[in-house]
Amino acid sequence: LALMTDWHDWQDTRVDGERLWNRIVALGEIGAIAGPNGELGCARLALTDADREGRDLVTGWMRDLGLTVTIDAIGNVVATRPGTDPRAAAVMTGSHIDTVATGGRFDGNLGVLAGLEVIETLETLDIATRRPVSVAFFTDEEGARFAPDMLGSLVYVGGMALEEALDIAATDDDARLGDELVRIGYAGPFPCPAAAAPHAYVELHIEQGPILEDEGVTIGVVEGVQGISWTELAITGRSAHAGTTPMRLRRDPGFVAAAITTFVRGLTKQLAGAQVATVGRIDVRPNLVNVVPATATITVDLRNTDEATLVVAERALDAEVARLAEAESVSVTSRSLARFEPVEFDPVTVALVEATAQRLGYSTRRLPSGAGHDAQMLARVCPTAMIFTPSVDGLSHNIAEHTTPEDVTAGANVLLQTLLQLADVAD
Ligand code: HGY
Ligand code: MN
Ligand code: MN
Repeated sequence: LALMTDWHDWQDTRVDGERLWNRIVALGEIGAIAGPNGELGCARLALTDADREGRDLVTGWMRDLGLTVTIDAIGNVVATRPGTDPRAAAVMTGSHIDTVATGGRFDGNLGVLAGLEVIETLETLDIATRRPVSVAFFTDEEGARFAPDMLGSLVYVGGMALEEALDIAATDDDARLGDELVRIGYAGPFPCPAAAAPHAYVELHIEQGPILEDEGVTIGVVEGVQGISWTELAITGRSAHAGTTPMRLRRDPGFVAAAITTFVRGLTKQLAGAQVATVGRIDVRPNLVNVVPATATITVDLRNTDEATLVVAERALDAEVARLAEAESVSVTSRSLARFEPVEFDPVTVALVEATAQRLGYSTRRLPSGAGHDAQMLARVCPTAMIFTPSVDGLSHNIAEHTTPEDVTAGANVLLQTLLQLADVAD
């Protein structure tokens, strides 16, 4: 094995962009959704059969590379290439391969497959690193079927007890997370939280927003992740006849759901800055044209880079819900589905990503992440940073999600070069 003695050699190594792109296409075919204008998205909600198929394909590639593949009790998969120092903690990369129902081929998948490509490049060029290098995919990053999001990595770092996570019921149906994990054959033997923390964690991900594209920048140097607050509001009124019931007698949860949706939009204008708000789910029952609804269940997703402002937004929402409940004589049950504070990544590792991208000749720009990522959980246990590549039209969580092959290759090259430095840095 050619040890990494000649400083110059390893700096010239690059990934095989075509091999990486072919894997992105192949994985994207599992749960593929074709759009009317040639869009190619995919739907692999966590722990569904499609997720199992994706897991089987990726773990097959990991095993083909001769990697040691471990599966833990929440279904996180970690594939490791040994280093020359068996005692050294691994440098880890990875992301997720579960998607939302209208997902793209890049969200999460890029980070996992680029990690695999980095390892295949080391194998192909016969490069040894002192530290082991591992690539992981974490269970249920999206949180779309089982809340909260970043669930697998949260359990991996000890942020939620395994038993609590296994008992989570799906938001839509009543499937129990632990049962689904067994059903798809990914309830693994390795313990959660993980026995040892990685030496460092770097995740490649698409930006999923418009900043890099708008500024014509190739590499996003991510400084942290904004805070996330997901609340489910179950509103109960009284169904009634749409024609005969006078307005003064109505207890209309549909009206309250709409009023809250409008209120949180107003909140983003009032708080301005980084505040964003989304009512992504509205489930009105019985959902009939001539029936004043009996119930309405909605979710509110509030995010902000500043924790204090996010708390102000949450409190304003609570006060408005109470006001509307009183005015419309409905009852509201509120349930928190996810709550994570903003996370700052390790400045030294962030600077390493930036210097590496610039050394490779790519334009860079520092920015916070608007989306949640597994990196925000790994940041609790080791120095962590992220690399962003541009998203065409800033689109994600949409089957039209796209990143160009050139940008995919650029991101993977920055990941390769960053991991090589971390995997060989003497303690
Ligand atoms: O919701 C998020 O930010 C991520 O896609 N789970
Ligand atoms: Mn993602
Ligand atoms: Mn996502």
